[in-house]
Formats: sequence, structure tokens, C-alpha cells
Amino acid sequence: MIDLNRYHPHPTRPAFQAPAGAVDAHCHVFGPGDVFPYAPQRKYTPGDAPKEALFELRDLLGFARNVIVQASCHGSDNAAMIDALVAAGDKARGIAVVEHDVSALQLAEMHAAGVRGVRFNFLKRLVDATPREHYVQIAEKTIPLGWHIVIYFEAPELEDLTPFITSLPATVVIDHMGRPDVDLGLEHPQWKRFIALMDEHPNLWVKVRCPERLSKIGPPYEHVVPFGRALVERYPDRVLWGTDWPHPNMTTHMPDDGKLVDFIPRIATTKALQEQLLVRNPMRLYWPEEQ
Ligand code: 0GY
Repeated sequence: MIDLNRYHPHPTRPAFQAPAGAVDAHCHVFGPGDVFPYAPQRKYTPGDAPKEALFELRDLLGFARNVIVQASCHGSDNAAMIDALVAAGDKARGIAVVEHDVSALQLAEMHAAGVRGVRFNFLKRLVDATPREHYVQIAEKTIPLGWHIVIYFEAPELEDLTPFITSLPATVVIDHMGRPDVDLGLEHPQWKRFIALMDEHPNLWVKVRCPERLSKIGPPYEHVVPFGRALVERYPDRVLWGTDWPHPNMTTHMPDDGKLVDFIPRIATTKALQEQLLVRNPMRLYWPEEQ
């Protein structure tokens, strides 16, 4: 029986060979809970997914680097994520979750460890609502550091969130293709609204990932392909890809990360697009000093 609260125990080595220097730009570490306790206000308790397992997966998948995103189950205590960044050396960058009263010293320490952005999470099933003014205060403190903002919402909330998203004077990375309902298709106003937003605001980037969450059918996620491909081809210099390991809150299946990697050439169909998606774009955003 597959345990949906634990990452895939035996991911396959992908058939697709990622280009040298590829970055998994969306993954997490969970705990271990006895060292890095989960937040009291969390909405779910994951199985532990420690940094060592993440680094092993990175190597198995043929990737060179990770961007580790603070997950809601750790609240704004970034200790597990920072510990993983430090252990990874220059092979990882981080996205933190911070409170509005975070100090300049705390931010400087995070920056030194490799944090390069903050995440604003609008999913009610994951977090309690944060006052909008708090997000504004966080943005005012972090954008001057050169950090960007990662936003997680679901497509029906986009209309309400648009004034806020477009007011942010920084690079804004939208998680998981804006979480469209893929059954509605590419011609539906929901998807067109997202495309119009991306068209009008060149500071917006998007993660072209998460077929395992967007699909109600499961692998091989055929009906998610047109959405990912549309974004990669329209915004080749503003797309990122990530595994989302260890895949919290999956209800249908636990994805094999090797198979998720094999999804990449179906949405990025040329070597040039793959190089942009997996190397050039994430390096520009997270390791600009190496460019
Ligand atoms: C993801 C997606 C989810 C969870 C979180 O912070 C989180 O807990 O992001 C989800 O449940 O959709 O990106 O890991």
C-alpha cells in the first residue's frame, strides 16, 4: 500500500537527461520533526522528508541544484529549510516564509544562508489568512535585498488578487501554473485571464509544474501537457520547473519523481527550451553572480 503521507520510496531514474547544471526550483524539506518541530498552527502533519533524502533524489534525477521552498507545515520557522541550505553549500537557494515584524538582522542571516525570496501563500486549506498590510510590509523589507516573491493561489482567486500581485515592484513567481482547472481547457476565461496577466506584466514568472496535482486522472498527465507547453513556448525566459518533492497533501497517488522529470520534454520540446527552463532561468534568478 502506498503511503500518501510519505514521498515515493523508490523513484525511477528518469529517461530524460536534464542538461548540465539543471535546477529543481521547487521542493521542500520536512523536519525531521524531532529536530525541527512542525508549526503548532499547521494544517497538515507530513511524514519527515529530511535534507539527506532530498540531496539523494537530486543526484538520482540528474539535477545539480535545488530551490527549497518553506512549506506551510513549518510556519514561519525556517530552521529546517536554512539547515538544508547550509548543508547544500552553493547547491541550494531558499524561499522563506516570514512575519511582518521580521528584523533586518534575521533577513541578513537568511540571505547569507542562501534565501532569495519570500512566499505568500493564499491557499485556505494550507494557511490562516494573513492581513494584506503584513504582506506589503514584508515586501517593503525584502525587495530591497534583491529578493523576489513567490505567490501560491488557485485560479478562482486570481481576479481578487490581481491588484495586489501587480502592485509588487519585484519579480513575482507564480506557483504551479496558477493552479488552473485543466478540465476547463485553454480557451476558458480562467486560463485566458492568467495569460493576459502574464502578457501584461513582464515581471511575472511562472512555475510550469504540478501535473500530479492538476490532474484528476493521474499519470501520465496527458491533459496537463498543453498548459505547460503553452507557458514554456510563450514565456521561455520566465518559466521555472520543480519536482515539489516530497509532495505534501496528495490524495490520489504519490508521484514517482523520475516520471515527473520525464514530463519535462513534453512541455519543453527542444534542447534550447529545456536549457532555458532548467538552467538559464533559475540561474538568472537564484545564482545571478554566476551569470
Ligand atoms: C506545494 C503544494 C502544497 C503545499 C504547500 O506550503 C505548503 O504546505 O506548498 C499543496 O498542498 O498544494 O507546493 O508543496
